[in-house]
Amino acid sequence: MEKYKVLDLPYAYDALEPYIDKATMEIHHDKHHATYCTKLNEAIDKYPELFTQTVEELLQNLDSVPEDIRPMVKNHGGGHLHHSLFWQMLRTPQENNKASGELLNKIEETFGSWENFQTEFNNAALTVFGSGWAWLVLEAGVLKITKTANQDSPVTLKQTPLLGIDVWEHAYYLKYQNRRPEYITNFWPIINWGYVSELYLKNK
Ligand code: MN3
Repeated sequence: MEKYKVLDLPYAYDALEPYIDKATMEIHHDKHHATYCTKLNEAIDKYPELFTQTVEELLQNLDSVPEDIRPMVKNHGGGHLHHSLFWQMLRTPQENNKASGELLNKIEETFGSWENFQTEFNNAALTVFGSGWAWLVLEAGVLKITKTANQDSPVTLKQTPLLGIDVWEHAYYLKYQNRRPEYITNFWPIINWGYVSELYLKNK
């Protein structure tokens, strides 16, 4: 049975500098993400037939996961999926970084303007209490900005994550300490809108 695994970053550890520093990326990817994946595999080792499912499938049908490993799958499966997506949602900094084409139209139509979208997304990220994520998701064809606590997954709520920002302190504390607002502002130049757009077009 093929176990779940952490893929290498699609860029160098320092590719997101100066907005996300190399040391944070090393610890975040090699330690935090790796631990989620290891613990997910340890849980699934008890029911190896579940390795035939993708981590999305496990989280979509959390109720059918055996009860004794359900919290592990929720937390570590969520952690593994969210980080696997997160690395791809980022890229080297770009000036005037913004969605384009069909996704931009949909964002403007849904949120009134690009600026309103940014404000709403920033507010969601700022107001996650404690550890969690803010998301742009697609739910039944509708774009929504949401938040989840810990590693609870939009996927469990039948939503498709298009963009997520990790606001666990491990994502920013080395560089920003308690300055979450600054981390959120500095997230915008490093969003990989090409990837987000691909997710949108595939799932709309
Ligand atoms: Mn994280």
